[in-house]
Amino acid sequence: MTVGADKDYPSEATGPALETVNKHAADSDIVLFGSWFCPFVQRVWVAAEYLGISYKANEVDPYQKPKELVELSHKGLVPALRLNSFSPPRALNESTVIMDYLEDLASTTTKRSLFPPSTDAYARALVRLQADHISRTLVPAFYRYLQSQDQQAQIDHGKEFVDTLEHLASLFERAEREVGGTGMWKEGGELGYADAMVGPWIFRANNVLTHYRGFEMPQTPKFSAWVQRLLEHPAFRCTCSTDDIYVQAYLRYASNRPNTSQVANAINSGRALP
Ligand SMILES: N[C@@H](CCC(=O)N[C@@H](CS)C(=O)NCC(=O)O)C(=O)O
Repeated sequence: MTVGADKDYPSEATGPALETVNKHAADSDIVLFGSWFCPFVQRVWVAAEYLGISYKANEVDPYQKPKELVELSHKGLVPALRLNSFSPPRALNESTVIMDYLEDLASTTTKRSLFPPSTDAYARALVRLQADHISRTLVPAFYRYLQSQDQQAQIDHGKEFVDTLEHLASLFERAEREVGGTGMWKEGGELGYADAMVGPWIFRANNVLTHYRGFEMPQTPKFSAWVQRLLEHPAFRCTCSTDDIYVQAYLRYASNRPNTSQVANAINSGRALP
């Protein structure tokens, strides 16, 4: 059976995200194959918006495995890029690789960056430590919590997810102490690489986890202020649909419906995420 084949969510973005899609309807050297509900897509989208990269937004449903997507990403996962400046066009996939590609492109075009300057190798390494924690620990913990069904598992995985948020906060604190701060943790800071990487799951913790698991974000004033700054940043906000459709789309995860997605299957079988 094809994963996620039983579609029960809207086909397109709503609210600010739909406006952004409509602004990026014209052909471009970079075509972003994405799905409004996907957090891996959203982190790339936020990076493209912040870095000022031109792109065409192309909404696809990765569960239907359209041929044009599978040509770009052999597992048929979004996000994927088609790079029309090459002849024939080339492809890139994997959200973190695409974020790095956009960052490199920006360094010679728009001159914007999500990283501390290259003269500060240590500060950049601290950002990569934050990103490593997000990918390997925080993101899997989010899905384990959302997919867990019995009450004790929900309590245990809820605690595990909070621990990962607290550890991220401690990495941000360390960067503030040692290099004067990275990203938006410090008041007055600009959007950073780790903010873009984790933002989509912070946003879904606020709407989806709150709805299905009664989740509450850590309440320390610094953490709450960071969450607010991040979710309100224009480059983040313009990639968000309205809360209702996330709640609808994530019912499949919250009820741990069989074959929801490759990510959900990996969580259920204890494998690394695809
Ligand atoms: N490691 C990939 C994960 C991407 C991913 O799992 N995307 C999901 C949507 S959120 C997808 O395309 N799922 C289709 C499927 O499960 O077959 C990345 O970071 O880009």
